[in-house]
Amino acid sequence: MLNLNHLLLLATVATLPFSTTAAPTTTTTNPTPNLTHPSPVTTHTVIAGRGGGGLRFDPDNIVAAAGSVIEFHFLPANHSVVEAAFDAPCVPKNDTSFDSGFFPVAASADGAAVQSGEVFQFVVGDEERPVWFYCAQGRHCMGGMVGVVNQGFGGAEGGKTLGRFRDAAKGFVGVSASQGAVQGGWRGENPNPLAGF
Ligand SMILES: *[C@@H]1O[C@H](CO)[C@@H](O)[C@H](O)[C@H]1NC(C)=O
Ligand SMILES: *[C@@H]1O[C@H](CO)[C@@H](O)[C@H](O)[C@H]1NC(C)=O
Ligand SMILES: *[C@@H]1O[C@H](CO)[C@@H](O)[C@H](O)[C@H]1NC(C)=O
Ligand SMILES: [Cu+2]
Repeated sequence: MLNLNHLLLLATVATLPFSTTAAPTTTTTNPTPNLTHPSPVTTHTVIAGRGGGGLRFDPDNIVAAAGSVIEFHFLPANHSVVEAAFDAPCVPKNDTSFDSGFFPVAASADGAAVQSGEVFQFVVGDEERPVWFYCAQGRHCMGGMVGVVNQGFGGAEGGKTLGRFRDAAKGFVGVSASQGAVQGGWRGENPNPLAGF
């Protein structure tokens, strides 16, 4: 997942003159400066079912470097996340695009926040290519439960914004669809239970 941008970044960081805001140390046996720049590759947490009357992804407009992990946590009652094409919201993008499957979660009796014991993750590929997604439950997509990673900022993708995608989803006529299988990512036990809460 190391692309040209990362190689350039690493090269830039590696050639920066040594500087630090830490207290000066008296001795050092390390002639090369350590990498102090935080890696842009990180895990972004998205909570499905938080905000908008439970019909939102929070956050729903994510900017992420290539190689980053987008990790979905699921609140009650029964959401999913499925990749779509910008021009065709509420249905799977193609045969291989990602689908998390559904995550039924019972609400707690006392109103305390609960989430699924499992998460779904996918890895961001090309930063220049937006990833559009929706929840395939009932009419959630048509209710605006959609989101994007790296929405179009310019070039051929310019103008392809989350606002336009959501408007198209709300106007979608038909049945919101799923792939029928978990694919295009990883689903498993929640490795970061407190992330995003
Ligand atoms: C800095 O780099 C040196 C040499 O690789 C390594 O021994 C040291 O543990 C590093 N320090 C930190 C804080 O990572
Ligand atoms: C299907 O979608 C995936 C994910 O966006 C993409 O990587 C792949 O190239 C697409 N396949 C085709 C045949 O368009
Ligand atoms: C979750 O939603 C899916 C799709 O509507 C449905 O097939 C499944 O039975 C639901 N699960 C529960 C436990 O309600
Ligand atoms: Cu939903």
